[in-house]
Formats: sequence, structure tokens, C-alpha cells
Amino acid sequence: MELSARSPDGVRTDWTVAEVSALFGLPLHDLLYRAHTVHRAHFNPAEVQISTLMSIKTGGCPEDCGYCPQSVHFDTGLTAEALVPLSAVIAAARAARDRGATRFCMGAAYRNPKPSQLAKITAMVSAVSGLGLETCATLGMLTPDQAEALRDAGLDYYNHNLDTSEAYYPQVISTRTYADRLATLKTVRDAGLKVCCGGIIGLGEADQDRIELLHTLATLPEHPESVPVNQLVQVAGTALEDQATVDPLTFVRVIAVARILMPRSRVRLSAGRSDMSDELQALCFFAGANSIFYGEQLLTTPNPATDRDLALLARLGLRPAPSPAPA
Ligand code: SAM
Ligand code: DTB
Ligand code: SF4
Repeated sequence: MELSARSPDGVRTDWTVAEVSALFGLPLHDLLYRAHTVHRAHFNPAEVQISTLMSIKTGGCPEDCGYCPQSVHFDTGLTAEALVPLSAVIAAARAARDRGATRFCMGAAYRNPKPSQLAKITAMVSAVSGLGLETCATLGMLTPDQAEALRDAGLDYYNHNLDTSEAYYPQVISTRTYADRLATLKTVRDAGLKVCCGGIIGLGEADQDRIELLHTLATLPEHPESVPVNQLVQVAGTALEDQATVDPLTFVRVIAVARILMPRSRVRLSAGRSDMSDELQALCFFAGANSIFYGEQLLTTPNPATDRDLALLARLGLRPAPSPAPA
């Protein structure tokens, strides 16, 4: 298979589904060899970017995403909370920075933010940016004015995931469409924000859906700068609580194909690491993952203990990537 670069910087956005499918189906060692070669050509393979998440508004979300503990459609025992105060965000961001995080991601269980909520969140973004951290927010759908206000407040990244293939999406979410998701991604990009966009593996999707998700991400007009690959956290009470865990080697294939298709993007090993062995995570880093969520909590579910993560990075000879120079 010819895998020529067609744009001047060597980054292709014209991948075909057949090409993605062929990569996905390579013998595992051929795929890993190729992915690791691409990885080394574009990144320092010893560095892992460290992001910390904070849930700034937990639970009570009107959307019905079948995987999500924060949806009002499921009883997961979670109590809906109000937007946290600015002081709590500043304290958490400072602690994250002191532990070595370079990016701070604020997540809210919204379908879309209301104007009064957005005003409070722009103040949070300014404050976190002022601490010298890269900022990321994930707040659901945005209008162009909201995306611009967040940018003006100092937001670097906006996270909005496609989650799965367009074909499988309606099996998981009925309260908004794939087209809604793509429209918000365009709004965010048009505002000049960097895009963080990925998906979840383990929703009951087939390999073809994984291939189509990767194809959609890699054929956006510009690749997302960050690509979070989440493994489903099966939360009791959600529609997907009994979903079987994915074959770990299939998960590694997704990481490897993402690395090959989007060579300059940070591929983040995201939710689900608590359920992964050190060996699986090591293989994911070899396959091209070079970012993690660090800190003992994701939004509402656990993440590995920080001392376990530091020990893992040390055992693998990996180290936190330095903070990028301000633009
Ligand atoms: N409400 C906003 C939205 O959905 O865009 C932002 C917050 S939402 C919790 C962010 C992302 O978390 C989702 O797009 C999904 O990919 C991921 N997520 C939520 N629940 C998850 C779970 N149980 N396992 C893995 N990923 C999950
Ligand atoms: C992403 O792709 N994964 C993160 C972040 N973006 C916002 C969220 C994972 C959430 C896992 C379930 C929870 O903790 O509630
Ligand atoms: Fe709401 Fe986001 Fe959870 Fe969907 S994933 S229910 S939009 S918080």
C-alpha cells in the first residue's frame, strides 16, 4: 500500500476508508513497527504530555449518552452539583501545575452552556491561563460567539468528541446528532481554538466503526491537535454498564492507527487506564500514545493513583513533556 504524504508538511487529510481499514488489519507487529516509526519521526518518544481534568459542573446533564454517569437519564447514584466557584478551580489548577501537569481541562455536564454560565467559565479560563497552564474546556455545543469569548479569555483547546462512527452513533446517543458534533468542531476551529477530539472504544461497536471513527478524525479539514482515545468505563446504572471490555490488542491497534493517520497530533490514553495493565499502557505508548490524564480522578470516575503513574513512567524511561512556549 502506498502511503505517500500529499500535503507539503507531510500530513494527509485525504485518507480513504480502505487505507484505514488496511492499516487496522495489518499483522500487529507490522502495525506497531510502522506506528512507532511515525511516532519517532514527529515526537520525542521519551516524552508524555500531562493533562489534568477537573469536573467544574457535575451531573444533571439532559443528554442521553449511553456511557455517561452524568446523564439525567440514568441513576448512577451521582448527585448533580452546581458550577464550582472560581476559587476552587484556581486551587485545583495550582495543585495540578505543582504536580507537573502542563494542561488543565475543565469539563461541564452541559448540552451547551447558557450565557450566564459561560461568563463564569471565561473567568476560570483566564485565571488558569494566568497560572501558566495550557487551558482546555469541554462544555458541549457552542455558538460562534461563545467559542470566540472562550478564545479571548485565553482558552487554548476545546474538547468535543465524536465518540464513535456516524453509523453507530445513534445506538449510543439520541438527543443530538453526529452532524451537531461536527458543526461544533467547525465552530471551534473557525474561532481559532485548537481542537481536542477523539472517541470511546468499547461501546459495543464493531471494528468497522473504529475504522470509520479514525477515518472521520483524520479527514477533518485539519487534524485535531489532541486525540483522546477513551476506553469505556462501565458505570453501574448507565445503558452500557454490562458492555464487555474490548480486547486490549484491539485497543492498541486503534492507538497505532491514530498515530499513523495523524502524525503530529497528541494521542491521549484517556479514560479507562485504571482498568489497564502496565504492560498494555506500555504497548500503547510504544504504538504512539504520548499524552495522559494525570490525577486520581477523571471527571467522576477514578484514574490511576499518581504514584502508580509516576512509577510506570519511570519504569518505561518516559518523562513528562515540558510545557510548550507561550504563543
Ligand atoms: N458534556 C460535554 C460533552 O459531552 O461534550 C463534555 C463532558 S463529557 C463527560 C466528555 C467526554 O467524556 C465524552 O465525550 C466521552 O467521550 C467521555 N466519557 C464520558 N463518559 C465516559 C465513560 N463512561 N467512559 C469513557 N469515556 C467517557
Ligand atoms: C475525554 O475524551 N475524556 C475525558 C475528557 N475528554 C473530558 C473525560 C472522561 C470521562 C470518563 C468518565 C467520568 O469520569 O465521568
Ligand atoms: Fe452530558 Fe457530556 Fe455526559 Fe453526554 S457525555 S451525558 S453530553 S456530560
